[in-house]
Amino acid sequence: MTAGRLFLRLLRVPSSSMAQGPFEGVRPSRGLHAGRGPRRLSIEGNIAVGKSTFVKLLTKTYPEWHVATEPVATWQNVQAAGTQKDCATQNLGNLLDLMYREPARWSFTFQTFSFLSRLKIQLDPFPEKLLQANKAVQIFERSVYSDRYIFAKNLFENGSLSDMEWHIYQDWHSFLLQEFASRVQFHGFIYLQATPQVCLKRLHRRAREEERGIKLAYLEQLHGQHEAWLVHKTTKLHFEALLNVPVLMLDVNDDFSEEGGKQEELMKKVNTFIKTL
Ligand code: UDP
Ligand code: DCM
Ligand code: MG
Repeated sequence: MTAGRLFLRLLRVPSSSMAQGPFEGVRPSRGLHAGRGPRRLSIEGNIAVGKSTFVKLLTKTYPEWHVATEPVATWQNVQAAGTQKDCATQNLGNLLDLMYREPARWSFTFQTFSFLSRLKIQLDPFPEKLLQANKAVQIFERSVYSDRYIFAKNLFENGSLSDMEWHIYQDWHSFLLQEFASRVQFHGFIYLQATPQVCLKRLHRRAREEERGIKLAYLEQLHGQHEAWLVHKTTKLHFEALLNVPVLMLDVNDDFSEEGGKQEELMKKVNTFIKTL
């Protein structure tokens, strides 16, 4: 047996799955639709478009749903577990800040860590209250798919990830998501869409210290990535189960942070969409 075949056996990946096909050798994964478990959705959208605000509104409107917010605080304060002798954790610093200060040095590290922290959240067991609910819904703020098809892809295209880093990122991303298959799939995406100009205004309003150097051009790049993936469907995807996931696009150019008709309209659209899943 060659070393390559032995390696594949150790990884439990059938060698036939490595053949080049429409999904670059990705094994088709089992769909979620067979069971009537919780409907899982991800809220997608540009930086500062209003995802966290939207998720808060969902929590208020549908308190029985389970919501997982983006673990930004974990990225802003990376903690290393203590050694056996000394159990105190060590503060390694602010990785979000490092990435924005020196993208070429820290983007790969950031994207590895953000993916890992998100994967852990997506793999968490369903909360007990969800399993008992009749029509359980679980909402995530972004996903392991936007990590790759929005951020990592864009960082590669703008030169912050090298060919080598992008290759390695895609290799482990595909491998891990094939391994976890149905546990990381979604029934639907909700795409909050606003112009990059509106996002920049909201970004300034939020005034997150690490993001103070973000320019309109960067938000335009990310807007283009969202449109390519979720609207025009031109982004090359590597997971069969991702191809036909329904997308609800919501125009949030108009402010929805205050109580009123806009909030009601958005919540009604979400409710109608989820009923179809
Ligand atoms: N925001 C706003 N109007 C809206 C939605 C959001 O002014 O309709 C503000 C919100 O209060 C925050 C900023 O925009 O100061 C970014 O919103 P959020 O953190 O929800 O965006 P995310 O980055 O999570 O998409
Ligand atoms: N972010 C990133 N790469 C990812 C995920 C997030 O660079 N894969 C960054 C973009 C924002 C912050 O993290 O600066 C997430 O915050 P927001 O919710 O405002 O988009
Ligand atoms: Mg947010």
